[in-house]
Amino acid sequence: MAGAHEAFAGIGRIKYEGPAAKSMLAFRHYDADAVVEGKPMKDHLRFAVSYWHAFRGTGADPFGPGTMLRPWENEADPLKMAVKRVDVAFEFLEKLGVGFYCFHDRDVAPEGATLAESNKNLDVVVDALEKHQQRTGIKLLWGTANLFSSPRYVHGAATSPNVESFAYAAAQVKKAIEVTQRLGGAGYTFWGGREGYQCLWNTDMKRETDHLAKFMHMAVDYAKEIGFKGQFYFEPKPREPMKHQYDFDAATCINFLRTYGLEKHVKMNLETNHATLAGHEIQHELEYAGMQGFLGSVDANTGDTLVGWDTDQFPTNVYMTTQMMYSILKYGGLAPGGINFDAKVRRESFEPVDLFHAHIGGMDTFARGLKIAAAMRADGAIQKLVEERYASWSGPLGKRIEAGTESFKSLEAEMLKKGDSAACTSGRQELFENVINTYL
Ligand code: XUL
Ligand code: CO
Repeated sequence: MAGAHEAFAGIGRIKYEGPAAKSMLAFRHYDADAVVEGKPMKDHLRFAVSYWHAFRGTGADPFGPGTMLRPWENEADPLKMAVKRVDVAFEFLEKLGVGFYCFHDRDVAPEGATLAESNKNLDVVVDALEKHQQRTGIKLLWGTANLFSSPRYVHGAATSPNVESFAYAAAQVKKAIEVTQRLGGAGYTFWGGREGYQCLWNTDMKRETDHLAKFMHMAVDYAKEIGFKGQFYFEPKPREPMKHQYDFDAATCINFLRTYGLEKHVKMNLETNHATLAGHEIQHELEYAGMQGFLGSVDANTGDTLVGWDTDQFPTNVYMTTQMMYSILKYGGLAPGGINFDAKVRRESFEPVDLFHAHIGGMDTFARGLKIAAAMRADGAIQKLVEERYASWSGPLGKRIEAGTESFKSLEAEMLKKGDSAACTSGRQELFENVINTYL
């Protein structure tokens, strides 16, 4: 641990103390080594902390500046501060007991006056990250590049009408993949950033999407060239910052990947609040990606039912994490992906200890979801009810259709003979919902 210079003095390693724990700085449900469906919880959940929210979030919003009290942010030189911040970050990760973190290049190291200077800054910070990874065993779940903050990306990066924005972004992603590889990162994420449009009158959508595909192919080719074996992810989001983002939802992203021949190289990184902005529940996104073979990783957070933007709150709803873990277990788990808390403490929660409360709550909420989903799968009641709903498909006619031996003509003959189809059975939604509640 960080010893005399602790940033989170007075807070020790967060331990599992069970549901009756007295302290709020303890896990009630997340017991890292407890075995669920034959695997320790930590290997099911593969929790990661987002560097950008946890260590760069200031609490600024459109109505006012930052509010966060971060006493360690006291170094005038941005590069020195970036290196010092790595000590703080790893103290936090270690005390929290997570196995992973995620970052954008510009979260960890300051941008320099030139590309070469930015790369040099990044190398200095990556040295520090590497040392702490070796010391603690904490790993990088995925790396990414910030292709949306700089004014050079005002119209997007890979989809910019300005070709040199594309070229600069390519250089930035090349470097970000290199440092991700150097840090043994298990993946690399593409989130759209400003890849989308505000107005269709001034936009050549076909050309922009072609460019985005070219960009991703270059990334895949470069990864192959340097032997980077991490999983690539595409993270859907329908809007914000642009009115329309090209990575709208899982179905749109998967269609894009297949259209441009990227489907073997890229899976989905699904974020809860992005799903709701797209008009889906996260369960829908997980099921859709899972059934198509594109389930990769999860950015865990939640929105607010009364607020229509990406509020990135910490997940506290056990019903939702149960839905998520049920789908995740069904499709064989997330590894090499994981559950990254792409979530920020509220502007009003400005003390360092709030970072602990937030992540402990999120981890416990997922641990409960995991335990409940596993219990549901163990007794199979829901699965049995679903199978009963489709029972007619297990009869001779259903079997023949599924096997592909029937046609419109043969089915017409069958129905002409019968005169009418058999009566439908009840959907029993309320029964399903009541059964789910017996586990909660
Ligand atoms: C933005 C978002 C990003 C990505 C990584 O809404 O989710 O932080 O996860 O670029
Ligand atoms: Co995200």
